[in-house]
Amino acid sequence: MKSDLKTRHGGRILADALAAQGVKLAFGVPGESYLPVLDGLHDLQDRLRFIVCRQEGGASYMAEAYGKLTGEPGVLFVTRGPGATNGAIGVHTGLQDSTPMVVFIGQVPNEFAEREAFQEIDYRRMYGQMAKWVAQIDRVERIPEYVSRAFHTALAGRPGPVVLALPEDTLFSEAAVADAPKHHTVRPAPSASDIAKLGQLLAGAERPFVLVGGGGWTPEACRGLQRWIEANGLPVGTSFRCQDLFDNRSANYLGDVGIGINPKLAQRVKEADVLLVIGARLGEMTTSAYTLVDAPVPRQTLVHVHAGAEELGRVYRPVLAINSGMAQFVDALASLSFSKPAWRQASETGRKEYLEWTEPRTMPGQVQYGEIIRWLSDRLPEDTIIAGGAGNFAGWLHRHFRYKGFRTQLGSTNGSMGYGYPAAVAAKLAAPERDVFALCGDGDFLMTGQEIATAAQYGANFVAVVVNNGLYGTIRMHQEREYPGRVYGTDLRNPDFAAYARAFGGHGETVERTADFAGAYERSAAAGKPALIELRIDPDAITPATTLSAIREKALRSKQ
Ligand SMILES: Cc1ncc(C[n+]2csc(CCOP(=O)(O)OP(=O)(O)O)c2C)c(N)n1
Ligand SMILES: [Mg+2]
Repeated sequence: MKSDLKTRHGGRILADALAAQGVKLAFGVPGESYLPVLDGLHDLQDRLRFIVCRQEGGASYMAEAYGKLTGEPGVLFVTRGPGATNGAIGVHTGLQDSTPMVVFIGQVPNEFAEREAFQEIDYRRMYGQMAKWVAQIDRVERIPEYVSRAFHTALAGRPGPVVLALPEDTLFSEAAVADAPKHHTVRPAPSASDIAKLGQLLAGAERPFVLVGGGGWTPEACRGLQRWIEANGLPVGTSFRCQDLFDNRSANYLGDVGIGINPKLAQRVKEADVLLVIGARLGEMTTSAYTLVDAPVPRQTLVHVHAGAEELGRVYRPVLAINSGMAQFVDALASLSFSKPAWRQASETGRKEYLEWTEPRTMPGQVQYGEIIRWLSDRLPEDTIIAGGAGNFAGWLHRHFRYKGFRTQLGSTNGSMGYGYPAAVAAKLAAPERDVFALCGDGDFLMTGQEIATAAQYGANFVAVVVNNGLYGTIRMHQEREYPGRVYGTDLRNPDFAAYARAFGGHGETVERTADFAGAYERSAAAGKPALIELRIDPDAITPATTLSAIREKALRSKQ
């Protein structure tokens, strides 16, 4: 009955709505456009912490990483125009990673709408292509309804970001309305005939390959899949940035089907007769630019399992399309069992190829970066969350690190630089009991490195490594290949990164030789502050397998 309800301002109704949806952490940069929300959150701070960040780019990455890590929507608050534009990067990341997010943006009061008032943007148009749903809450009494729909939409089918704009008058107005209950996600399950058909296709398969990826996984589903794969001897790989969905130590794990793929693994995917894709979208990175799997009709017999019905047949025409949640599909798999010596043989050979491929090679200079990644892979506790950004430095991580369990990896499928550091901050705040490690490039880190202030402010103590080659190395590599010797716009003059960390109240180290890394890491892990290790590598060592000079010479020869 309405009369029993307390009158609240829009900001408080929104804060209560978030608490009712189970939100525990929200990230953002404040703006005068949403002061009532801060006022509402003020009363809830024991249950729902608002983490104030230094730039909306970092804040949006934090919200995305929170969503990726927990499976619950990451919540972001940004102010009008400038906040909304700065914050777009994490929304794009959430879209391409199928990460549930709910983004709130301040908006001009309705009475000024469409005049291009101060900082006014039409978010429906701006975020139209980047979000699953963009709406504006024009009436204060409808806040609980919009928030409830936002959480359901962010999580439904293929998860993703939702954007809600908050006109100032909606937030300052008052109403007596009830909160909506916590969201509930319904996941489809495969039908008996789907599973029977899958059984028939696999029974006839000589060279099957299973590719695991995408969002919507749970720890139980990952473990269940691993048991089924191992019991049946199937070879398996993971899609780009999804290595943590399958224990890399398993005898059936053959590597990641992403950038810098093992050519032997690529061949195996190409030559598979049945390709069982569970959860992955089969994007450009996973298909080696659509060469491993032809679009729209693959040579392989494609079985595509996805939680979003609209993803099935979007690019590829599967022989069997199964609309299912991951846990539901894995449960149903348990009814299928096979005894195929050829599959086991393929897994054994593929595993040997994986082990050979992931052995670190000697690189120029005093730092053997591959050995350091291998050391970290052995040293860090199994459930450590590894957050990485984008750049060639990440190639060593993908090649030499063994991910051991679900949600030990936070990376950006859209290859957006600056992701690793803020993602690690969010991870440490969301899971303080777990170790967190961030791997950044020198270019990558300085895109969002000021969030070390946020880490220091909230006691998010973890170790970050900045791999310094003085280059936007990835671009230099492509530049030398396309226009050898014509270097331009890819050199970087860097600060003293260890001093930078100390300036924020953190711990700083500089490592220039392999042997010094372990000591620097142990001191950093014990520092009780956000710690940063600058790892100076030889700029010629551009990938785990080749050098810049070799790329340049090859390109020059081919142009002669
Ligand atoms: C936000 C963003 N801007 C630009 C790019 C294009 N880009 C991809 S990798 C890269 C260079 C990365 O440099 P660094 O972090 O130093 O890593 P390195 O390649 O040197 O190891 C650039 C500029 C991008 N992916 N994301
Ligand atoms: Mg670099």
